[in-house]
Amino acid sequence: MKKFFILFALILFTTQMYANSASEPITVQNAYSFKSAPNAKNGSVFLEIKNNTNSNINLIKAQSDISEHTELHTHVHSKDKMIMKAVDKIEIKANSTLSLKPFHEHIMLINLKKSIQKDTKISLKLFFDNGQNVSILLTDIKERNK
Ligand SMILES: [Cu+2]
Repeated sequence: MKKFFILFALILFTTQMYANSASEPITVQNAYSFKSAPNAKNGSVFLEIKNNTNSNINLIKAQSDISEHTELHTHVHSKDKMIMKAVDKIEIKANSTLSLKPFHEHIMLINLKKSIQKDTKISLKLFFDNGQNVSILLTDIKERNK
């Protein structure tokens, strides 16, 4: 009987390991944000999204607890400037990793409920068009370098 339980526990453990690994279609890692500038109303989130499947998958929505709205943004050239633009979706190509980073795609936190400080934690939920949702707790708040 004891042996049976050990075997059962082992199977459970192994199954769980797989659930947290690359067998998920989408995995998210290295999320970070920046400390709010004084009186800043908005913030942004950067992270890496890995598509472990053979099909392209789109990030279609993001939600956070710290802002009234959350938008998907990219940067585009307009005359001589780079400006931010809201987009419907951000595509992650099959079997590849997309890094959301400053001056590229990012998640925009619109109308912050509180400013982002060094110890702020941001709950974020990402929605993908393969039906998968990914929830993360962002704790990496970087200093803003001027
Ligand atoms: Cu933006």
